[in-house]
Amino acid sequence: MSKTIEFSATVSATTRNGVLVVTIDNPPVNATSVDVRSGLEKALAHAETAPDVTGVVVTGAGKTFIGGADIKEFGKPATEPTLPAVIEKIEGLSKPVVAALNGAALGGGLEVALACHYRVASPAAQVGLPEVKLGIVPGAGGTQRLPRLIGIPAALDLITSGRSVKAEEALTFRIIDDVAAGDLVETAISAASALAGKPLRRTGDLTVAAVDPAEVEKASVKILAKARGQKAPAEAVRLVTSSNRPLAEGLADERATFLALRDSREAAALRHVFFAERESSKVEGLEGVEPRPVKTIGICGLGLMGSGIAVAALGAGYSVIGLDQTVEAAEKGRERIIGLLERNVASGRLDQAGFEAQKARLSVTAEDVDLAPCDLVVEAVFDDLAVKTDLFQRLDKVIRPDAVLATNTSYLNPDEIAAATAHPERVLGLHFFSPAHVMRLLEVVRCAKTAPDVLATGLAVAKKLRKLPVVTGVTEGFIGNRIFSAYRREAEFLLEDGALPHEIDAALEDYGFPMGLFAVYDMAGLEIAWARRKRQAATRNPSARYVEIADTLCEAGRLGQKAGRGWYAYPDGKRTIDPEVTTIIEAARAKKCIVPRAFSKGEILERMLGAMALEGEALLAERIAARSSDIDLVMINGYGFPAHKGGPMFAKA
Ligand code: 3H9
Repeated sequence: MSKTIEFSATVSATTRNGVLVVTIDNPPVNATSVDVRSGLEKALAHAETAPDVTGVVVTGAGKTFIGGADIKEFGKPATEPTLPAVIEKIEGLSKPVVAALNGAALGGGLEVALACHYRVASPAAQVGLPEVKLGIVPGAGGTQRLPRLIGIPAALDLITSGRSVKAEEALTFRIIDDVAAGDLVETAISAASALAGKPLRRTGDLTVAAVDPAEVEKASVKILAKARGQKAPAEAVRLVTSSNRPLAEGLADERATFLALRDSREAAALRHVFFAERESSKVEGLEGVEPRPVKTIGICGLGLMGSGIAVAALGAGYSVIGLDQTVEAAEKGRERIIGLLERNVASGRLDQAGFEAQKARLSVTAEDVDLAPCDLVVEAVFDDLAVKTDLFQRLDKVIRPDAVLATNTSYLNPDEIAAATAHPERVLGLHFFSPAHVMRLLEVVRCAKTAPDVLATGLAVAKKLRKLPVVTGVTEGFIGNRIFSAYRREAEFLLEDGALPHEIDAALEDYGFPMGLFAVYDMAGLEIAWARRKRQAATRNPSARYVEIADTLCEAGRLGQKAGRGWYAYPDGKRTIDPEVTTIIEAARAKKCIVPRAFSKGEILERMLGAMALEGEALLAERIAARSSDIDLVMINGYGFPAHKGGPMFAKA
């Protein structure tokens, strides 16, 4: 091996068997920052002219190949050399360049690899073009080279979904040429040596395989419908489907599109979400605090919520002991959990061996004492203070004193539940969203007495469950339901002031919510919120504005979609505007002598978003939420707020 050449602070190389092995070392993810780009450019120039170099291998230090362009550089003036320029030099080199993918090759990272003449990956590597998730399109050749390599339909799928694929699947797609069985860099060096002196396969020179236009059209329509007005997926469709034109033309179009999107509000919003997700796990007071080890999780209450939590826990490798009130109820819970696992098998998310392994880690019981081996117990029983405190007091007698107790309450005060237990410091809230095996958000509730390592345990378990944990303080409804209440309240004020349910829903859906608020109410059923309002009636502030319309609907039996009518009517199951609802709303306005006025979509949004942001400000002032980006994450991941708008706090900033 030759001595190391430093091409820049982050790019160095040694020559092995005549092959220049270039290593990018730019922690944390080897992003293609300016120093990496200029280092690569110098390495390529060296390789081209050095007589002792017959080929090049490019690889990454650490566990990533290249995580993509440096997202932190977006928004700053571009510095030469640009990534497309470096990539063009890779593809055009007269000597073979082999990409040795030691880990994730994402975005610009995969674009570097696509321009190499051969790609070999370690089994743990993954590749993808996640740019659409950042509101942009690949900007260094991805939309033009990937279709040349794997065809338009497959490229369309990968680029517009932004999903990444593991090495084996990448090999099936023919994105990579080999998965290294032994040492990755040695394999890549051998490949470079074998290619030396032979004609090189340049991806940019390949012809895009002919494809049935009807098939492409069908796929494109589906993608655009799913994008709900976002620009990046639509532009990605356009660029990929037109990739069978001269490379230079396609690249110029791609670059211009990339630059325009990069500077858009949509991209800024999605970048905000990207960094917010990483920021949310940094919790004050937990630096250096070790979580308690968790292997076995107890779940009390095996209804819909408990079963969903069980499926998430089994999927993450935990052993699960489910508790319900009777042997029959426990057995029914077991069947429900197995049913959900079977659905995962049917959809291909779980293979038979995985199913058997998960089933073997599940047991159910009606005896508290059987929860003794648990390291963490999550309760998902009826949301009633007496029921929950009774359960925790019983658990105190059977589980180890260092085991963690979590309540999944939505509206009760977990401090009160904790206070009724022998060790309040081991109690926290884990507020899952339904269905718990699907929804990514998990509010982790820091109670007044929660010990730091107990909170750290909640966060560590959430991560292992592949959830997005957001820490919240104690308040009625925590972060999400507090904001949702403000949003709901504002919608009802708007009804009284002059807007109709379908007008409010249309404004929200246009904005990007998957469904308008009143349509969601109807789908969920109106009775639970009605019961809660009745419970709260006695303690409600009599001087606060209260809208009775929802109560009137419930009294009239309009309990939602299941009842065939709610905020809308559902003849033949199809949602339609119901004049009867308009009459009820008009009567409510008249009763309060409100003179209604028309609201534009813009005004409706202004009020709805304003109400959310105002409540968010209150949560920050009360220190319930640590940062406004946490609030955005909660609303995006738990309540359908469109990610490409950045969340209610970002949207109002
Ligand atoms: C692109 O490539 C455009 C091109 O087409 C065109 C160019 C012309 N930049 O996720 P982690 C930080 S667009 C800057 O916890 P993991 C992250 O903020 C890009 N920083 O690690 C965090 O910082 P901190 C397309 C980045 O091991 C730290 O790294 N690429 C970037 O769980 C660790 O992150 C993507 O969208 C970046 N690109 O996962 C890939 N990436 O410690 C985005 C990460 O201060 N990245 N950081 O909080 C990922 O998917 C994951 O980070 C990865 C590692 C799988 C790589």
